[in-house]
Amino acid sequence: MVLTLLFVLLLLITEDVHGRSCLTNESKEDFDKSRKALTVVQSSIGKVVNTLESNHQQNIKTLESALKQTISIMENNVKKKTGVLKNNLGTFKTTLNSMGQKMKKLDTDFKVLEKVFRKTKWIKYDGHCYYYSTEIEDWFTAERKCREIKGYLAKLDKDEEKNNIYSNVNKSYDNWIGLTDLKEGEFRWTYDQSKATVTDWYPGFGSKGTGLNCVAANCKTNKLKLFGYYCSSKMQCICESNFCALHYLECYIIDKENYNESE
Ligand SMILES: [Ca+2]
Repeated sequence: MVLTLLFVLLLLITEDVHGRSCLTNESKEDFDKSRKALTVVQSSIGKVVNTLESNHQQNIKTLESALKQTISIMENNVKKKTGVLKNNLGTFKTTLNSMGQKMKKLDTDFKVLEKVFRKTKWIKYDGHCYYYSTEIEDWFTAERKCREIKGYLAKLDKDEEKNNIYSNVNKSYDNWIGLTDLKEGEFRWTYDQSKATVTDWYPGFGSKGTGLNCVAANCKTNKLKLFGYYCSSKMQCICESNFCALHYLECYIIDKENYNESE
């Protein structure tokens, strides 16, 4: 009984083994068709994947290119704007430097002007202004310089005027005044060419020949005295002006009449 069963089992196994290992022609054809179809599908999938990959790379390249262009445009814009800003800054700096230099020059000019104004100190008396120059000049230069500052070499009209000059002048020096006798013996005031009658000559001076034609004031004694001298000789001078208002604008005036010193 056991032997019979074993035999039947062996038969079944053998048949099964044979049945599995041997394909029929029909099945083989089906199998081949399936495999071909699968190969076609695989190939198609491969192509699709390749196409997708290719499109993807193309898109990435397009994007990269667009991005590079955008960055390049932005960089150029930034460069241009930076350039414009640098130029503007340069112009601004140049303008500032130029302004600074002009301010410095103005400052220097004002200081020089102030010095000139302070140097040109007029002293007011009886409606006239007097400037006592400390520069040493020949008579003609002194006369020109008085005119340049809108005055004239002093014309001594009255004793009070002489006394006022005497009280203000530096008595250590002689000073040219506006009196000459270019025509020998005929003394005239330069200011209005009127004839002068001089009574207070320094002892020993007066009409003393053709060489001593210009007149100066000497204050070394107790009174202002006049003396004729060589016009080319250099000394200080006294300028007079009828228009004090002019000098208020351009220099400062000591108004001794009102004891008011304006600077
Ligand atoms: Ca006068």
